[in-house]
Amino acid sequence: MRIKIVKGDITTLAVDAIVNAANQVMLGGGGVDGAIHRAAGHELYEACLKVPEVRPGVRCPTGEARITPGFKLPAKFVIHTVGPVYRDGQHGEPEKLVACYRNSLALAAENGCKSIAFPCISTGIYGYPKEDAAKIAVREVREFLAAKNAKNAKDAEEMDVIFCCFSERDMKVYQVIV
Ligand code: AR6
Repeated sequence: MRIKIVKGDITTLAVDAIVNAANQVMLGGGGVDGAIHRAAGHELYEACLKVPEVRPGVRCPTGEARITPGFKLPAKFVIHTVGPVYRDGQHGEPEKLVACYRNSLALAAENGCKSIAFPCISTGIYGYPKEDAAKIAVREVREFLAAKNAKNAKDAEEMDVIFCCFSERDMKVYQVIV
């Protein structure tokens, strides 16, 4: 597995899976979620509608992940995950963000993905401090790699993980950590 940091729009990346920082309803929104839905087209909305609700209005609880095709995107799949809304860091936010990365990586592996791109989950509208979130992201990806390596070295070597940063500032945060 190789970790790369790129600056740009995640909807343009030709990878096996891009991760969407979605909300629990999973029917689109602002930020990266809106961009992904616009670029993927209406079929993505239809596919999300078909994801069963676990309770009224909740298709994907915070920390979990769901997969759909990418439709008009260059990416084969969209992995929708829901990051925590940041309050003060004392309300389970780190654990939920950890779960987003673990569950997204596991779903990518289950679906045979050899490349996956993450946006900076929770650090926009949901207000998670950027440095803290990036540390979790990098640590979880590395741990996933170590666990995969222990099981099947060849498989692990074939996977690329991209941190897709929308701004120069986000990219600098990751460059310091990786
Ligand atoms: N490509 C890559 N990154 C992007 C793009 C893009 N096209 N657009 C924005 N970002 P946010 P959240 C970055 O707010 O904080 C939505 O309404 C952005 O600069 O998209 O998890 C959902 O429906 C930031 O670094 O997601 C939820 O309700 C990062 O993506 C809520 O927002 C995440 O910012 C989720 O909030």
